Amino acid sequence: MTRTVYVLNGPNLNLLGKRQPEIYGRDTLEDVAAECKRVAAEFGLESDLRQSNYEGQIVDWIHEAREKAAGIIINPAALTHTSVAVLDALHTFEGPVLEVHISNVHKRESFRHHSYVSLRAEGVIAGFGVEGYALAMRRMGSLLK
Ligand code: CA2
Repeated sequence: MTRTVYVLNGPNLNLLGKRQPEIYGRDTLEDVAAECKRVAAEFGLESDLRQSNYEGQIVDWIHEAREKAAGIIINPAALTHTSVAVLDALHTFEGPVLEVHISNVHKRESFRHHSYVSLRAEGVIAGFGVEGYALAMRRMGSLLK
């Protein structure tokens, strides 16, 4: 039985820590990956963080997770608000799914208030900055106990 958690990140999150620090903070995705690994280890889990700017790649990684991951933490970025394809892929995955947003999407434009992915997620974290990933990993640790 796999103990790996996929931490999937959607479009533009490769720029984390490099642009718009007033919204997304100064930590990079490499910092987030290291923190996820540290927290995952506390629960005997492995963290595998990935980022893509392509919807189809995110869908393919979710399919891969069906065999290779025990749970998925996902920040789908803009795909949150647009992608039935990502939602459908997540419906094929049997383990827990947690949705993370760095910013408080509910304090932003109204088009960010709706999430397709929330229809599948066990839980949603928004507005805790990049700390949201570590919180989600802790919750994943509880869910996979
Ligand atoms: O708050 C979040 O985590 C979002 O998922 C981020 C998405 C946005 O479309 C969602 O509504 C909320 C945008 C990701 C863009 O990431 C950047 C990071 C640093 C600099 C520029 C963009």
